[in-house]
Amino acid sequence: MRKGIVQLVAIGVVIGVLVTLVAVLFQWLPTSASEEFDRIQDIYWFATIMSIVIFSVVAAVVVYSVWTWRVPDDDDLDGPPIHGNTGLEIAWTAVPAILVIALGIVSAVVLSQNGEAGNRPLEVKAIGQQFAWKFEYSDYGDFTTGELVLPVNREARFTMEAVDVIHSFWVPNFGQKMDAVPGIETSILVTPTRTGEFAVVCAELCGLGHATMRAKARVVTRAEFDEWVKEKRA
Ligand SMILES: [Cu+2]
Repeated sequence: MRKGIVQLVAIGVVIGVLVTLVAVLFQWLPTSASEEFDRIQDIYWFATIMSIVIFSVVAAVVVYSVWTWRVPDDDDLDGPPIHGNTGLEIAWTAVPAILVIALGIVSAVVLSQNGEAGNRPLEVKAIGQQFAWKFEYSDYGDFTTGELVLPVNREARFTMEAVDVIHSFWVPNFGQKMDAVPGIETSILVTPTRTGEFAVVCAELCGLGHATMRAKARVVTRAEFDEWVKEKRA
């Protein structure tokens, strides 16, 4: 019995280490460039750790059982009749229920944090049209550009407008995505945390040119942003 438990735990640890390496050694998500995506990635890690633990326990029990209780090829007998194990059944119902509820609570908290606009965010209108994005800066006299430029560390609110069909505004590194629907006003908040260039993608199949519906997002320092605005307005 003691030897069995030691073997079971050893198998579980080996599987856990392997799966952890798979989770850590590969980059599964785009690099985060926004506060909102940082929070979303925290949830991913919360769910990943939970999954690693449960997978390791289940896989260890399966591997151990198959190895320990396998029968010889010529054994045609029925197995022993089993009536189940009430304690075990309560545990494997209660534990996942608690974990799913925990995940739900954490997600709801992040969703509300990511949807809460702080003090005067930069207002940007994202206009989707087959097959290009346009950006309108209503705070600075409504000029329009094909390139999205944002100051770092300042919250921006994107309000979507769709001219023809449904599009979806998505910058993978910002982690936020929102449909632009004709006749409906939708919005999302993004607080860029690092300067650099990122891709703006349309994430809703919107016609033949959908794949080419891309734009550039450039996150710059506050001074560079003011300079750029001045140039645009001139
Ligand atoms: Cu589109």
